[in-house]
Amino acid sequence: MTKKSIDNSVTALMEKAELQHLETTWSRSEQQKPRCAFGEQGLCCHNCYMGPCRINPKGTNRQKGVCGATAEVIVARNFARMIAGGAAAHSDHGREVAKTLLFAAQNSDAGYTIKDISKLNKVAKDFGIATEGRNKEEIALKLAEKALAAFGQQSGEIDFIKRAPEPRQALWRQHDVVPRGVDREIVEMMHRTTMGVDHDYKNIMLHGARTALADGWGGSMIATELQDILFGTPSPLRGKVNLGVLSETEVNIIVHGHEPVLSEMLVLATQDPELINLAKSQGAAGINLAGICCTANEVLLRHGYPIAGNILQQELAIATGAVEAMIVDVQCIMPSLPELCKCYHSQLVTTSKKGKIPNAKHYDFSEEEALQTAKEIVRNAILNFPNRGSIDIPKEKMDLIAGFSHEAIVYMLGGKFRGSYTPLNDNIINGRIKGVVGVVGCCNPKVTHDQAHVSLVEELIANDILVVQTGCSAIACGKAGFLTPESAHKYAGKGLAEVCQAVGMPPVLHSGSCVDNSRILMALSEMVRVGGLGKDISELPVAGAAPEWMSEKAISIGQYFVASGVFTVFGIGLPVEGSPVFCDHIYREFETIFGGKWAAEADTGKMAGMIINHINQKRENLGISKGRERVLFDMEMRRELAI
Ligand code: SF4
Ligand code: MSK
Repeated sequence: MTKKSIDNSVTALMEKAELQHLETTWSRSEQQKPRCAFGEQGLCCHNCYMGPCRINPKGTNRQKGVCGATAEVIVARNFARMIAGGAAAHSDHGREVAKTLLFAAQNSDAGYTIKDISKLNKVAKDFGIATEGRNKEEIALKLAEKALAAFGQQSGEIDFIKRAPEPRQALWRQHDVVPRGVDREIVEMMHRTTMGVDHDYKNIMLHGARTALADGWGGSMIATELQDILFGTPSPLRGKVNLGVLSETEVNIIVHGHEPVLSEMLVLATQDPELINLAKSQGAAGINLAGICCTANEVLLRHGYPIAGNILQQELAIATGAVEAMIVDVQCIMPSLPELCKCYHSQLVTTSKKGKIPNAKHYDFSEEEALQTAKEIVRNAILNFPNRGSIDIPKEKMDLIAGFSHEAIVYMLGGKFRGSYTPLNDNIINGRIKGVVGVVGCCNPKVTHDQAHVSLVEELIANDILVVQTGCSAIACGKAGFLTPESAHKYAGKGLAEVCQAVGMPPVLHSGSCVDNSRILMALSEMVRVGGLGKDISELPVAGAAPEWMSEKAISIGQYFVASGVFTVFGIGLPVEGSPVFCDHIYREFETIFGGKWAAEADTGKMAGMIINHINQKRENLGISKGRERVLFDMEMRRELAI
């Protein structure tokens, strides 16, 4: 039987859940077998009620839907709609942050402050906003208004596109894929893929690129940059990760989801002396705030608060019996949580009008009453502490360093006075570092939890490839111990280890949450700008990977990486395999259009091989190819992986 997870804390709590006949994501995943092969291959269409239609990939019958749609059209429409779904999620997140910046600018005494003034000025400049003679609130007001306008813009180009290298912008203009406005491209994607509109799979995917770019260089980048302005740009700090961060003696409050707008207020609320005293009066030693998924990444990166786990650990956190309240906002929150909470004393609290769950306690979160609401939620969690029954907190927890924003990498590599990407480029040119790979994305119960993330990253760093991470992948590798400077000596190849030891950084850099994949785009643009590695992102020895993906958001990220010129490999499989014609388009032909292409590979060793070969090819093209042999990982070495 395939192992469910390489994380012992997960295995132990899963066994507990099984003994108590509790459902988990793994038990439900088993119940879904066998899965619909049409759906898995992208061959099922239910875009109108003449269907649903399914294409038979092997036989001669059922080769078209009732309307005449072929396999490639159906696969393209489904894939494009996943891009639109992912782009919508990231971008709606960005919109909320822009609204919060607007509120903060207009209400300087209401709890939200503008923390990073230097970034405020820099981003304002990118948006063409004059900063001279204006105070920070005035600049923030103009910036928030312009950022909000970017969502509804109907023509022209979104501003952050100008951050890409010139040849990349020219390529996008040549193919007419520069996003005009964020919402506009998402809506148009939905329109084009409704019954009876765009029946040219290549044309659908060109707009798929425009929609995804509206996410990466639009909604997500707005979210990242405006969050940094409001809450501070992350810089390296120490933290801890895994379910062992839950406290036996304190009130455990877990934040879960994506938007830091509420969690930042919860951070303040849990530091309130009155609430700390209340916790003590209830028999607790204090308040322990921890996170799951990307909200966890946000509070870790800016405050050093611990991470309890990634997406597949959300139910298990409740199963410890030690969580007084789990406070959720949007995205990646399982609707199974209230059922599980019923078996323990844990409160599930929803906070977004957009994301309610029956049987959870709902608070309507608004900027106006943010701190008040946060305090009330924390108060209720504290009062729930005496209801705690027996607890099972796993012992697993790991130290890590996180907070490698694009700016922090500049500082780390070059110091305060000569900070730049020049040392990174120099080390890539001299071969100490072979290349840079963004390993990102979710976990998926279809495969052994965390294993693909950990084994891929281990092999990449052993081959002198610097890894930049976000999302649940960063959490997986944090648990495995890769996010500490000491891991350079233990796991990295000689060249990468030398660089890491010289500057005191880990070989795996945690850059943030899912929207922070936009930081990777900025880093790649900066590598091009600094020089020596070609004129466009597509010439860099870099790649992207999402080894255990599951979300539509991952598909949007993959598409904007590819459309930005990056070779991007997904694990598990992609729902496109039902159309060899479509596969050829995105796995091969895309490279001739964008200089980047998709690949799917379930075997992590092969995935690492594809990435290393790609990086070697790019190095050869750049004339910097002298290097050493690939370090090969055999099955024995892979089996040793455990958390
Ligand atoms: Fe079938 Fe075409 Fe309707 Fe899709 S759009 S369900 S393929 S008839
Ligand atoms: S939380 S989108 S499971 S990375 Fe951003 Fe993790 Fe994927 Fe959600």
